[in-house]
Amino acid sequence: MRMSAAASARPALTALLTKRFALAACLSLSLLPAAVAEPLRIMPLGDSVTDGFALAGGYRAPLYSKLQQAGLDTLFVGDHANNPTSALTAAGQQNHSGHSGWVIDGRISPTRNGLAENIDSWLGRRRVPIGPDIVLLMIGTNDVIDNLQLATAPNRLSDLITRIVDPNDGLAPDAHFIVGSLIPNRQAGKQAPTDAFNAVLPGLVAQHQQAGESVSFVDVASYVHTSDMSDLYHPNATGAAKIADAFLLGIQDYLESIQPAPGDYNRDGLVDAADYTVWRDANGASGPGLAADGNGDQQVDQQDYAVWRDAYGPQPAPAATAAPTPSAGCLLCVSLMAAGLRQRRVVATVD
Ligand SMILES: [Ca+2]
Ligand SMILES: [Ca+2]
Repeated sequence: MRMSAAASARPALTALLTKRFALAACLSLSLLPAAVAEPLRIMPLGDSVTDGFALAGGYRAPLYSKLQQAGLDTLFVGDHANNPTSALTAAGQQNHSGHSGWVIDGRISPTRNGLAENIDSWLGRRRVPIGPDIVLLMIGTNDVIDNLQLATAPNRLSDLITRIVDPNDGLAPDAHFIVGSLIPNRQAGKQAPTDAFNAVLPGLVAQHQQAGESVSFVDVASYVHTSDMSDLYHPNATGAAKIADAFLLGIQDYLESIQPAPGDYNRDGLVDAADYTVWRDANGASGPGLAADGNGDQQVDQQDYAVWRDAYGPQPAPAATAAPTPSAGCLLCVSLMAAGLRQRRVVATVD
């Protein structure tokens, strides 16, 4: 996924909400249920860097501030609520899943717990109070410290990603997973294995994307320098703010990637006749969360037809007044596809 400074604040929460209704749109091609305003649920997941060892709130405190400044309505979720700042507590944002001292998979460690064998206990389909929309992960520092079978550490991380976001049987199959690289490790001899671990991550994430999992990579390590560390393994306040910067861009880039193209009323990545059908069936409706409300004024009308028509391209689009019958609509779909008229697809990529 592209990471750039251009990824500034965007009205993207609506996009995530409409994503949740995409299946309904595809199935019914009709009026969608009204979207309910709800915060974007973010789970900070990892070890003591996520917990915030020796720094109240860790990177979570500045990230919350930056999310607020970006205009995003978010809620931190997780199985822990320790080590907050007073501001996080006051805002009800104290939750996280940062587990100090943990490795990726504790089943191979003689001394440490890990995420892999424990995460089922707080994350799963039935654990609605915690279920995240986005997971932010940094894990592996303790594997490096222990020299814990590092050759296969990426495999363990890969298994953990799949365990969480596998579309078929993951613990949070609808969540997006943002994998962060590891910040500097100042213990003697540990930066090289940290770098080696980090170097594998982009390719690993790409493999998971190709498998249909919603995963992206954020190179947190490129933001945080050794001067930003408070001890051997943990960031100071400056470093924590930089981690927050990295994850904020990762979140914004993900939200941008799922933003439907103008006129893509059934959220399938294409602007085509199926979207016209969604508009036609909803024409005249009003209220929040309407998929065919292309200009966001909570009314579905000719202006939204124009949004779809203009996105469709230079070719003649079906007239709004034609209002074809369902059978005529199907014929229209077939004829348009046969003619190979313009389609647009939105694809999120890693680079
Ligand atoms: Ca579409
Ligand atoms: Ca409208």
